[in-house]
Amino acid sequence: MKLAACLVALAACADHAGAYLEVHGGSIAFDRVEFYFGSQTGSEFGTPTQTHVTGVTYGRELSDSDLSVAPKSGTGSEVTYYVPSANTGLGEYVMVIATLNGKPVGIGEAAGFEVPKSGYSIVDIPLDAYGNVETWGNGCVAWARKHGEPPIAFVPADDRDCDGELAARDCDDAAYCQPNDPQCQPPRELCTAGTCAYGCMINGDCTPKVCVPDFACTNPACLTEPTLVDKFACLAMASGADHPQYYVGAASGEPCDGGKVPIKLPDNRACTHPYVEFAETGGGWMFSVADGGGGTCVVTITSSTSGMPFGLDRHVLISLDPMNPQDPRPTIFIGIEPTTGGCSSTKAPDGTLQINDC
Ligand SMILES: [Ca+2]
Repeated sequence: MKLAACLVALAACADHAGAYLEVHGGSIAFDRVEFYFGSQTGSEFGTPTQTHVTGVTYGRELSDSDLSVAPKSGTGSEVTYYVPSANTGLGEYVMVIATLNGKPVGIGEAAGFEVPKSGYSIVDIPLDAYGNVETWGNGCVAWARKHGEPPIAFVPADDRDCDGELAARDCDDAAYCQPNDPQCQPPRELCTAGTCAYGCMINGDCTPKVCVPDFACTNPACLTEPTLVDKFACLAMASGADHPQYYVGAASGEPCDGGKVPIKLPDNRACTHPYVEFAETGGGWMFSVADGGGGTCVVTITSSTSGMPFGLDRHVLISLDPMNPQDPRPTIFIGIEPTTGGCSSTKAPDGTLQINDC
């Protein structure tokens, strides 16, 4: 679905049913305006400089290059943006950021508007001088509005601080953590009381986030490894870390680039939002996972350019969305081994796959 920008006179535009968003810059001249359409997703978020901001969060409904338009004259203070009536699901809120020569100069908004199915509506969006705005991450924006309105943010619903750590895994999803910052609070812990899981130490209690096999808590060879990745890097080399073995098409003993390993889950479980928690990537071998549908996770292996051999096998820990959203994420732990029959060859797995719930 594309939005069409209407850059001609309104009288001509109004022949078409829909909403006409009129941006009024006043004394603010701009050469480009970007539109952020959203539906409300929550009331709390974090930014790189603020935690637990109470306000309104919106999920951006479209991220399309057509979401930005320029005044007809190149630079000006007025622009009209046409949203055809066929566009549904745009949300009820729009924020606009106007720029001049690539530098933001104005910001404005309109709330509670609808795109009419027949006839047309005019939505006026006056601009304020650009300020009190933070942009970070992958297109995230927070705006501490004036006029007594609560602050707003465009952040993903499942990552409200837009730090790349999904809410299901984030110890505090309204407190931004620099990606890969091990100092970020609260600390990640191995929870061992009654269940074996990686989680977050919150108010002295270990809150499980990612369930792991029991041997992660008991295998004496790896007891002192602190992080989940350290732990599984150790367990992958240790005896007693039982797992089923899967096979990937290979040539000359090395997995073929893009080789896929389908993993059918037991117990009618679905592979929803799978995430690679750990993989043995030494030498540049990369592992990704996707939901293949029908209760199957599909691991894709990208070959190394370093020339380091894949070796006998490599181990992967994958977490899935839990059946109950309040629960920690279950995991599967598997080994992957190259076959001997060429890139398209397949071989049934050895061993029984277990889902580690907790
Ligand atoms: Ca997060």
